[in-house]
Amino acid sequence: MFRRRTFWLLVGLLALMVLILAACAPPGGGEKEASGELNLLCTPQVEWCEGMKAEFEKKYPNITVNFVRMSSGESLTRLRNEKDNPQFDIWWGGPVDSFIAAKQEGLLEKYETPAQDKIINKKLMLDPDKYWAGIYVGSLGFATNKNWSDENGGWVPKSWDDLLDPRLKGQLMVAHPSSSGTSYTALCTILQIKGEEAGWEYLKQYAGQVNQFTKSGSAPARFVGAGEAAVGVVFSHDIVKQIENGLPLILSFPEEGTGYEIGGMGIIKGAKNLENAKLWYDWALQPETQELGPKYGAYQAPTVEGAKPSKPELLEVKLIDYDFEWCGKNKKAFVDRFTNEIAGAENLKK
Ligand code: S7P
Repeated sequence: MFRRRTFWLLVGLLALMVLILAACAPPGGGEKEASGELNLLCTPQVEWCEGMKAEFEKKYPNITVNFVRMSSGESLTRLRNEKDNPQFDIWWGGPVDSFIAAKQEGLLEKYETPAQDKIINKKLMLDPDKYWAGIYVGSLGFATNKNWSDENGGWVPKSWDDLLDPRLKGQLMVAHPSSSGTSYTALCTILQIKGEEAGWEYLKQYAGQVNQFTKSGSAPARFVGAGEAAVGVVFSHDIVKQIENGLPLILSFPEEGTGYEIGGMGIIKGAKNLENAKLWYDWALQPETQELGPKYGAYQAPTVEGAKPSKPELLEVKLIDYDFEWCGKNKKAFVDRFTNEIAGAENLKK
């Protein structure tokens, strides 16, 4: 009798312990149970996309991430074309202007999650209707080839108007805003600094300085570093990355103010692997995840509490009060106007 009672007492204690342990387990358990695939549309630089795939698969060993790297404008076009049969589950990276445009066109899925509570500036970095969230912040800068600058008395551009300097005729390299989010950020920055009328006038002259438009936003930093042009307009973190790779580049900022991006993320409407997309989304908003950037050469500032910026100086410059909503809602109209009236998007340099 006594033995039986002791036995059941022990069983009860054991069950209680199991319950307590389960309740105390850190969130995000169940990593091993999650399985299947995740089709990721990845807009940042390919090294970062590859790194994030590997990190996510380490955490979720039974999920395979298939990613395609595409610039922002190309991504938006692809999502539009696949609207009735989406091939991607989540879109990660690239300025939020494109996510605002995608939301407007019904291409994104709403997702509300406690992970969004960690976002430091929800007014700026989280869609009020929860169709996208900000995952990083970065400022636009100018990349000047050091040898060219030395030959020109150490001159580097320090204002948007400097980009119209006769010395830069055929020496400016930028991406085309139809394919590149970086370049669209520059276009919308100019329209905000100068006002629409003067801004479009400026853009005509700016395009007249361009040696060749590239497809990807970060590519001008590489080409300018290789001496193919004197100056490029690129996100400052991408310039820093190329300086660290040993390219002879000088980073400068326009003194009247520069534009900046909030890099976004959103689940694709009709995602076939919705649960896995939610896992990626939650994971991407963890401070540990956002601190992985520098490991893969990505120096954008994080958007969540508890994650330290690797290069805070890149945001300690004069930033304009960039209107993401206005730039996002007008993206198609502005890109079409630029393409039709100023510079076509044929033969972009890869
Ligand atoms: O990862 C660097 C980065 O500059 O890539 C994104 C960029 O917009 C993608 O390239 P495109 O300009 O070609 O669209 C930025 O969001 C990000 O900071």
